[in-house]
Amino acid sequence: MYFTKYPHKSNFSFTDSYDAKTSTIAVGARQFELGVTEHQGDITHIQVKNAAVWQDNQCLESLELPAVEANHRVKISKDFQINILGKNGKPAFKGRFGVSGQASIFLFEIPEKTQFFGMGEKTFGTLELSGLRTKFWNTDVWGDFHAEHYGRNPTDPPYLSLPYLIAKAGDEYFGFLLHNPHPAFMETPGTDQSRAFNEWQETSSELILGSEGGEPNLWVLWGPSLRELTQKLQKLVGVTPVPPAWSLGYHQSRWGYGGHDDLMELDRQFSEHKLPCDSLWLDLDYMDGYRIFVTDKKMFPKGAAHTAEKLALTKRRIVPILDPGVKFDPGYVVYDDGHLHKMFCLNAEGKEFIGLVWPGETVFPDFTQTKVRSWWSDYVKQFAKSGFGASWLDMNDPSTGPVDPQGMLFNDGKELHAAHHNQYALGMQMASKDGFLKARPDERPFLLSRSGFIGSSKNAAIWTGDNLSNYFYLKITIPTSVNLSLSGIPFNGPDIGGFGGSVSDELMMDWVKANFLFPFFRNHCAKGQRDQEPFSFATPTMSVIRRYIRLRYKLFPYLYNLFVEQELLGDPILRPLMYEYPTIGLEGANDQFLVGKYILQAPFVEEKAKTRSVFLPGDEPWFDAVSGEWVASGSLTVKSDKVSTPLYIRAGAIIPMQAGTPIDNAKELRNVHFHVFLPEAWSGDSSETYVADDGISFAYKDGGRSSAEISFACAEGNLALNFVQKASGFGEINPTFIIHGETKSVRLNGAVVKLSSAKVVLTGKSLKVQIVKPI
Ligand code: NBV
Repeated sequence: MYFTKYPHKSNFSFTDSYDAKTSTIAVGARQFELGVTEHQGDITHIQVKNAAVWQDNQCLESLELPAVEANHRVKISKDFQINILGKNGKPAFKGRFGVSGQASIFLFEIPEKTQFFGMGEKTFGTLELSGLRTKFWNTDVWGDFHAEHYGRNPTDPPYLSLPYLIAKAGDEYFGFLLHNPHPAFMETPGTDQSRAFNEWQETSSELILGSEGGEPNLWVLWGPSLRELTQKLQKLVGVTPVPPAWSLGYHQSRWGYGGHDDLMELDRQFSEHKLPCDSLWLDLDYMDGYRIFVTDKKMFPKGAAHTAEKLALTKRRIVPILDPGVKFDPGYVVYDDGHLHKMFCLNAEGKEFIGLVWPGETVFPDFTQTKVRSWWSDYVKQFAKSGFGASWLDMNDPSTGPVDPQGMLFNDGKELHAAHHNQYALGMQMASKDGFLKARPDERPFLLSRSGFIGSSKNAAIWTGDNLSNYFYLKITIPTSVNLSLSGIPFNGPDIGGFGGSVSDELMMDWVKANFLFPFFRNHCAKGQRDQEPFSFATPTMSVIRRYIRLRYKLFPYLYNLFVEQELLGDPILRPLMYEYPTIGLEGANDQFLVGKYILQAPFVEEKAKTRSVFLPGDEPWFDAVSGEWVASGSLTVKSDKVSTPLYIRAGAIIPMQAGTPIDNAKELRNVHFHVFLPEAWSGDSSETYVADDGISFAYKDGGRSSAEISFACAEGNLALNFVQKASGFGEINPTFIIHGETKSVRLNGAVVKLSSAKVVLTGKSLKVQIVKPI
C-alpha cells in the first residue's frame, strides 16, 4: 500500500451509455446495474452492482436507514451524468462514474468556490480541505511512518478512516459518504502544498471520490445548513449513545504505570491535591508478558478486583489497555483456545498469520466473523468481572509491526486483507462492547479505541493516537477533532500533553487550556518521558492545570447535556464557528471552536505567543469569561496570560454548571446552577431543555430521566425567568440561577425574587454575579 500515491482518473474507463428502463449503465463492453434509492431527509444511495466484479460489501455495522422517500436530489441524465441538484433544482455537482479493474471512482465537476470539510481524522492542520489527495486506510502512524516525518508534519492516512466529505457550495451543504470497507481515496480541487514540484501540486479540477475495491456505494446527503447535514450524517452512521458520566471526567494515563501500588499512589495524590479524576489507566505493563487478558500477579498480588474495590472509595475506575494481538505461545490459554476453535486470521498458506507486535510473534482474532466476536466478548466479560471498569483498545489498525498486514486474510483465508482492514478495529469494538454488556448488563459500557470506521460512533470513543509534545501537535488538535466531530465521531480527543517527547510546563498549561472541554479528556504519555500528571509539575503550573480540570467538572452538566442532545439530534459537541453562524467565512476556522452553542474558545496554540487575534461571530456582544466584560463581536487581539485562556460566552446563554469549585469527581445533575448571561440593557429571550439522569444505567431509556425547560425574557434589564420541570423520572431538579449582568428587576415564574450577590471564578478573575436562590 503506497500512502502517497493515488489512482489517476485517466486509468479509469467511464460510463458510455445508460438505459433508464433497466437501470443499466455500460462501460465499454461491461454492464453494471445502477441503483439510485432516495431516502427521507434528502439522503440518496447510489450503488453500482456487477456480481462478476464485486461481491456485496461485508460491512460489520450497517447504516441506520431513514425511510425510502422520493427526494429528487440525484438525477441521472440522458448523457448518463450523475447530477446532484442544489436547492434551485439545477445540477450543482455533475458526476461521472468510472472503473479500473475492481477500483471505482465518482468524478464530479463542482460549483465555483466550493469548500471542503470533514474527511474523518485527518491531521492536515486546517479545517478546510481543498487541494488534497488522500487515502483512507487505517495506519499505525508510529509504525508506518518515519519518526522525522510525524514529529512535526502531517502524516496521512492516520489511524481512523471515515471516508466522508462535506462540500459547501454557496450556502448549501452536500455530504458524500463512501460506505465500503475497502481502502478509499479522495482528491479535492486546489493546490497540494505537500508536493515540491509545481507540476504535481495542482490536483484534479474535478472532485474525486473512489474506492480501490469493493462494491461502489456512495451516499449523498444534502442540507440547507451544516447543522442539518451533520445531524443527518450522524443519524445515518449511528449516534453515540450517551456515555457513562464518569467517562466525561478527567482521565489519567501513562505507559509505565504498573499495578496496585502505582494506582494507589496516584489515587492518594489526586485526593491530596484536590484534583478531580475519574479513572486511572493501565498500559501494557500490567500484563503477564504482554499476554492479553492475563494480569501479572506481581502487579496485582491480591487481584485487580481488590484494587478496584479500594478505588471505588474515591469513585475511580481502572481502565486497562487491550491489544488485539494474541501472543503466539502454545500453552497460553487464550492462544490455545483460539487456535483450537480457529479464531485467528490465516495467511495465504492456510496457516495462522503472524505479525510482530509487543509479545513478539502475534496472531490476530478475525473480528469479521460473528463466532470470533462472540469468543472475544466472553474473554472481555471475564476480564471486566476481574475488576476492570472499561477498556482501551489499542493497536487495532491493525498494527502488525514491521510485517506487511496485507498477508493477513479474513474469513478462514477466503477474503483479502484489504476487504476488511479498515473495519478491523470496528469489529474489535463491537466484540468488546458486547463483553462489557455481558458482564454488566445494566451499565453503559465505555471503550476508547485508536482506529475505527463508519459505525464506530455506536461503540467507542476515539483518541487520535500517538502525538508528540510540541506546538505543532497542540495546534492540530482543533481542526482534527472538529473535522472528526463533523464526520460522525463526536466523542473524541487527543492525548493531552502529548504522548512522545517531554512536555514543558508552558506547553502542558497551553494544552490543558486548549482541550479541557474537548469531548474526551485524557492525559497520556509514553514510557521514558517526563512525568505528566498534574502534580508532577511545579506548584504554579499544577495550579493552572488543576483550575481547568476543575472547570471541566464545574461545566459537567453542560457537557453531559450536549452528549444527551447528540444522542437525540446528532449535533456534535465540538463545532466550528460556522456551525452556529452560517454566514461567516473561514474566520477562526483553524484555531477557534465552539463547545455546544454557547461557549467559544480561542486558546493560545502557538509557542511563546504574547498575543493572538480572535474572531467573535454574530451581531451580539460576547461575554469575556476572563474579565467579565462584554465585548463587541468582530475581530480583536488578546494578550496571553499564564492563568486564563480566551473563552467567550454567547449573549443570552443558559449554561448549567455544578455549584462551587469541584475538588473531587462528584457529579451533581439535580442541584444545578443555571448561569444566565445578559449583556447590559439587553432585550431578548432564550430557552433550554435540561435533563438529569443517573449517568450510568440505561434507565433513562425507560422513563428514568428528569427534564426541565428553562427560559427567560429580558427587556432592558427586567428579567423574567421561568423554570418548569417536565419529567421527574430521576427526581426533582433544584435550580439556582446565577446571573452574569446587571438587572433592574427579576421575576421567577411570575413572582418577584430577591437577589443576593456572590462571586464566581471561571477562567480569569473573580466575577460578580447575582444569585436567585432555589425555589
Ligand atoms: O501500549 C503502548 C502504546 C500506548 O501507550 C499508546 O497510547 C498507543 O497509541 N501503544 C500505542 C503502543 C506503542 C507505541 C509506540
